[in-house]
Formats: sequence, C-alpha cells, structure tokens
Amino acid sequence: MNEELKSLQQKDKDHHLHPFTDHLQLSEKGTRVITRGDGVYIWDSEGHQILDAMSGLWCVNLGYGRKELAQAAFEQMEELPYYNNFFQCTHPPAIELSSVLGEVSPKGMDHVFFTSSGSEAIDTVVRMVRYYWSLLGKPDKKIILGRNNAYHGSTIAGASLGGMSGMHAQGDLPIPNIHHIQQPYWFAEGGDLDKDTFGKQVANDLERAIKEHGIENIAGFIAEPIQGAGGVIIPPETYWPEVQNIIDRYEILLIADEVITGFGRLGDWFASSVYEIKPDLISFAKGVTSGYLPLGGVLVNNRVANAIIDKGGEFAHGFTYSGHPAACAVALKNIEIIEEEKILDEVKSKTAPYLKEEWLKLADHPLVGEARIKGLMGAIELCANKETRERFSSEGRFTSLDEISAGSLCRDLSINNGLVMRAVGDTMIIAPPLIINQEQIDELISKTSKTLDDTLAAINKT
Ligand code: PXG
Repeated sequence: MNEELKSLQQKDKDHHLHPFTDHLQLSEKGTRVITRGDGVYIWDSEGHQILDAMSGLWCVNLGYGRKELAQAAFEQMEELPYYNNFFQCTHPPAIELSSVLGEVSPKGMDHVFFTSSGSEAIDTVVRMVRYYWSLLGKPDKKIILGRNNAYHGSTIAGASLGGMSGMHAQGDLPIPNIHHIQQPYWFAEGGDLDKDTFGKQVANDLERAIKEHGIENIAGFIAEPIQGAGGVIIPPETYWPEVQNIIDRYEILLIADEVITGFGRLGDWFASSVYEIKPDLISFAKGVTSGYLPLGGVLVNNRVANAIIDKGGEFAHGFTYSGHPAACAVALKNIEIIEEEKILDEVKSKTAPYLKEEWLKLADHPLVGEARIKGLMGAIELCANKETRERFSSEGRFTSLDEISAGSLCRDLSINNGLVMRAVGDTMIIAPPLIINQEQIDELISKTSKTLDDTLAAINKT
C-alpha cells in the first residue's frame, strides 16, 4: 500500500465520522479512497478502475467528468456565487430553473420550492402539506402516511416518514402524526399470492389506515414510485392504479418521492408519468444536477401552490441555500444536455431494454431467487432456496446482518471484480449512469455473473 494512501486513511480514521457506517468495522478494513471519475468509471487511490453501477449514490446520471457541468458552475460562481431568494429577491439561475422544471415536470406542476438535498425536500413536504390543510381551515389534517421499508432521508422528518426500523430505533422516531402501511414487496412478503393480487391487497392497506386514523386527520400519503434504498422494490402493475383510486376517493394529497426516480432513471423525466399517477407534490434531488452540486426541491401542483399564493400570508420556511445560483446553473446545464443528447429516448428505446434482457438472465444462476428491473434500476435476490424464496439472512448459514451476510460478501467480491453494486440485506441492486452503453452493460453483466459465481463458491466453503 502506498504511503499517501496510508496517510489519507489514517487522517480519515482520526477525524472523519462517516454516514451509515460502523466505525469499528471501518477502522479494521480502512476506507477505500476514490480519487477520480470518468463516464461510468471511478478510480481508487491504488489505481483500480471500477464500473460504478450505482451512479455514486443514485445521482451521477450523466456520468463523471462532464466538463460542461463544471464550466456552468464556474461561470456562475464568477458572475454571482451566492444570493438568496428570501425577502423579495431572486436571481436568474433560480428563475430560469423554476421555469424549466415547470416544462419537464408532469402537467399542472408549475411551481417549485428549492432545497439543497432530498432530506430537506422531505422536511419541506411535511411542513407544506400541513400548512396547506391549515390554510383550508382543516388544521387537524396532520397525519402523513408512509410505508414500511421506505427511505425518505435522514433528517428527523425524513427518518420518521421513512419506514426503516433501524433508523426509528435511534432517537425515538417517528415523530407524532406519522404512520406506516405495508410495502409492495412481493418477493419478501407476497407469500403464495400472485403478484397482481398482492399488489391490490397491499394498496388497500392505504384505505385501511385512512379509516383507522380518520379521514379528518389525514393530510397525505408519501411513497417512492419504486423504493430505492429499500432494495429496488418494483411494485406489481396493479399497485399504483389502486393507490391512485384511493387517493382520488378520499381527496388526500399524494406525494411522490422522486429523489431517485426523477430526471431520467426510468427513461422519463419523472416516474410519476411512467406509472400514470397524479401527485400533488414531487420531491427531487440527486439527478437534477447529476450530483455535481447539491440541489433538491419540491415540485408543487397548482392545487397546493394556488392555495399558498392566493390565501396570502407567509409560509415560514426556507434554507440559506434554497435555489443556490451555482447549483441551479448546473441543473440547467444538466437538463439541457439530457434534452440535446436525447438521453431519455436513448434510455427508453435502447439502454433499458438491452439491460433488462441481459439482467433477467441472471435469474438462471443458482443463487438468484429473482431478478427484476425497470428502467435503469435493477435488483437480484440472493437466496438459499430458489423455489421457496428462503433467504440466507433469516435462516441458514448467515444469521445476522451484523455479521457477514450473503449480500455484504457479494458486494465485497463485486468490488474486487471491478464493479460497484450495493447490498441491501441479501438484495443486490444497481442503478447505473443513464449514459451507460451496450459494451459497458456487457461488462456489468459479466462482472455480476462472475461475482455471483465467486459468492456461491465462498458460501459453499463456509
Ligand atoms: N428520498 C429518497 C427516495 C432517497 O432515496 C432521500 C429522500 C434523501 O436525500 P438526501 O439528499 O438528503 O440524501 C433519498 C436519499 C442508499 C442511500 O444507501 C440512498 C439515499 C441516500 C443515501 C444512501 O441507497 N437516498
């Protein structure tokens, strides 16, 4: 190991507290230092070239090394590095971006509230939804329903709306007036039901919860169109139409959390269009700038925005960096490139169908209980028994996620093979940059196959 790497790792160990990390484990292993990126590849400090099939953290949609994005930030920083949008001021990048977002977002969503991250967008949702109902003279409508195993960020509101039990356990979450319903995770929870029946049944849990808590108390329902961090959970086709029916019947607000699915991941600007749902609010972040600078926000439809605008009064909410000029300039350039290079068409007509064809073949591997994919979000379920869908982590050799699991073993072997996949328990997931080409997809698939073989061999040895 070279001296420079050793010194970096030592400083990291001495000073840097990492997100979602067991530091005891990390200090034994040492951090992997990533130093460079180009296209779909990253390089670590030891010179290893790695295909990044997770787009960083689901965000580097245009891939690494796009000079135009860096140039847009540079030029904006020279011109006006910062100004705020409080106190009746604004600046050209925020104005332009809000107008462009109105054009690319689903019909009727003509307004935007800017933040710097997905979590801040989610906090904004909670406050805005409650503010909306109080403006309408219904202040008791405070409850927001979320789902088990959803991820909506790490702030107090985000972690509360999310359905991750491990997060709730740290710090008395969720906060009051947030409840969770079932998730449409057929592979893990569908039992003997066929997918469509399961999808409808789970959607109906929304109606059950509305009745249980009382419609007079329900403000809205939040969900990721496809759960990302929960394990790329693609709902059965029956799920979203049934949910939309229930939303329409009870007239509560629908919030689509598109922090991952927004900006092209499924080959459309937003997954809401793919699933034909009609959200009142859409939270976004990540892909809006391809991750080059932090930016997030909430798209707001005319029903909610007009109430806020027409009733007068101040929505007492905002962040220093709401609509940061450099971040907005990068977002504008990012959207311009997606349009000019027809990237959405390319994803829809070529990249996603090809990846799907290849990815689904992985289901033939003895370790794989299910392979699923939609757009550029895919998962494979590692299983001890393909027929019964028996997992490794609940029974069998790997009994605790704290110890080595089949998923974490597979992830480490994957990195050794030059491929970043993410493990969620024993579910392996990918979300590659939108610009991945066929040759790179072939590389992704052959590295995944080899990794599965290596994982099986390692399991058989234990
Ligand atoms: N909503 C969704 C759907 C997300 O995926 C957030 C909100 C929060 O965004 P910020 O920008 O505050 O992180 C996210 C973030 C993972 C992982 O391990 C996923 C996210 C973040 C970190 C890790 O899959 N998603």
